[in-house]
Amino acid sequence: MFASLLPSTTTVPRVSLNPHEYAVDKSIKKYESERNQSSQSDIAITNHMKSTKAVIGSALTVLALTALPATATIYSDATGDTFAGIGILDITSVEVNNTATDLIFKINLAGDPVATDWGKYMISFDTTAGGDTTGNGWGRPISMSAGMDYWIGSWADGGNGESLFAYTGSWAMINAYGPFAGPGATAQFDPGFNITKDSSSVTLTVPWANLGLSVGNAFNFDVYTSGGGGGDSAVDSLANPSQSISDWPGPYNSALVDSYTLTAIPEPATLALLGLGGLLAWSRIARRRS
Ligand SMILES: [Ca+2]
Ligand SMILES: [Ca+2]
Repeated sequence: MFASLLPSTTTVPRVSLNPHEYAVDKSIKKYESERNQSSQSDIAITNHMKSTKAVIGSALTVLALTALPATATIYSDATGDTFAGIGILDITSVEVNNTATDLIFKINLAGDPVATDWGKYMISFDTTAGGDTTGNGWGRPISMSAGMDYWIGSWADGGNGESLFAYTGSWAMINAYGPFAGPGATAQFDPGFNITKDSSSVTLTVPWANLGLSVGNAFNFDVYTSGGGGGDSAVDSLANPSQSISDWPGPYNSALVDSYTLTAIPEPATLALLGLGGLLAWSRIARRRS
């Protein structure tokens, strides 16, 4: 008649118990009741922990996924499609990506722009109706017959530099980066606008607001390489897998273009707040459930 001798499901028959037996019977029932409550409470705690862990786990997974930059869109170009046969002017591909504020163009080259740095790297943009159908911001013999609205010209020598021009009936420089004095009073040296390079690529970054773009906007573009002469044309064109020009002066018109759509990515600060808010809300719900 002692608890340690009883299986957990044993019920004690109510038959003529003397006062001593009655007390023992009561103790056994109390013990069983407490043990039952305790094990239910253990299950509830375990379930709560499991559910909280699952919620935190999935919230962190969502955070990790959304914190990553969008996957770059890779635009391939032929290798060896230039008259010049110069590696630093031969585009092999361009990886385009955007953050919450910037557009990034990683121009992959057949040559090493660190070892040989005189190449010029340029991007034409057709973002909206209208634009320049015959020229560009640098006055190079390069055009975009659909109408060029913005132009980035950059150089990988002299400490690297980049300039952004907008067309509104005429070309004006609206942003610049690098160790040079801009040709116009409107030049704005913005840390979000820059050029970097490594042994096989040149990367140009531009705040997309500079291009009048919003999330969801699509635009057409082409990427070119050229030499240091003011009359040098598009030695290579990303959108054209065939040879673009047969000699330095060209000219070249971008009849072929590529297209990119700006994707939504939360700002890191907003993301952190959203993530924290979400976790707190879930934690409160989980507590209420338990
Ligand atoms: Ca090429
Ligand atoms: Ca090409």
